[in-house]
Amino acid sequence: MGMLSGKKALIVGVASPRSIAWGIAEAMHAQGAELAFTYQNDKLRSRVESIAEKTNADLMVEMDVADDDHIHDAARAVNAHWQGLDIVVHAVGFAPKDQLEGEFVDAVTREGFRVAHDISAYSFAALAKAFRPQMTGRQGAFLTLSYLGAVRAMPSYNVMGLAKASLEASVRYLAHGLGPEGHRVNGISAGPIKTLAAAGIPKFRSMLDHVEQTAPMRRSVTTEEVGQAAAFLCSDWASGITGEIMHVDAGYNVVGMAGME
Ligand code: NAD
Ligand code: 0WE
Repeated sequence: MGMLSGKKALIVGVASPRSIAWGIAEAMHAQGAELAFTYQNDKLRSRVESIAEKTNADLMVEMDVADDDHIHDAARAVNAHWQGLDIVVHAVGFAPKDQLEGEFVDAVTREGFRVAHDISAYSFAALAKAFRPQMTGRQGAFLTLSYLGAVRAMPSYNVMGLAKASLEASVRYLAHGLGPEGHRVNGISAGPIKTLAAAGIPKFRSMLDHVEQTAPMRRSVTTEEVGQAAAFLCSDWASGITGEIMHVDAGYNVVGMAGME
């Protein structure tokens, strides 16, 4: 029996086979979860269709998290399909491209700040609000994806770092608010992985090289490894864990002075 058998999980954030959400979906499927997917827009529908087929999922709903009507329609569709939900995975992040170039103070704008926080941070709370009613009585689990840029200043990550800091605080406030009804809320702070969201970032390859040279494990992590941690955090094996941000980064975050060896 899998760690997640009998659980129903909604996966938000698949854009390609390299997506962290794809790795999470495969791990959760391997552990016996029943899955449903959302896709941001029509352009991504066929990508999500292939992971849905691979994992025997028979519900796919369009949902742009910028739009409250989309979120509410998706919640209605999932409720009509399942009448009860155990797990929500939020693997969504976005800032306008001009925000991720140069120095923070030069790049940041009111609109760039707004969009980054709306899509990357508020949307997690919005999903919790919308899906909470159908998780009643089920000891549900919410999971989101963060990055070390939430707590350290990183070149070019800029306003995304502020949005991830807000997202990590949201994990704690949602854990506090939903804990009394038995739901848990956690985050994974993943090391850099070459997904679509990373593809357009100048110097991303040298960031990966840096991690591979300095992390305790002298390597980067894979979407499969993030998926395994996600499956654990959303399973009853993690029944005592909430409000936590777990690093899945080959130990990169613990190093204080790299390159002395
Ligand atoms: P990805 O490009 O595969 O996934 C990002 C997802 O966000 C896509 O599926 C996209 O459709 C979705 N998205 C963006 N705007 C949206 C909107 N308005 N409505 C609905 N969906 C929207 O990249 P990924 O690296 O798998 O990113 C998933 C999460 O992991 C993000 O939160 C990212 O910040 C986080 N993360 C990534 C890394 C990395 O190095 N790749 C490291 C740590 C954390
Ligand atoms: O959270 C992320 C990716 C965030 C992201 C990426 C894009 C690229 C395309 C948000 N918005 C956009 N908007 C676009 O138009 N990561 C953790 C991966 C990442 O992104 C970086 C990184 C790392 C690591 C950006 C700069 C520096 C490091």
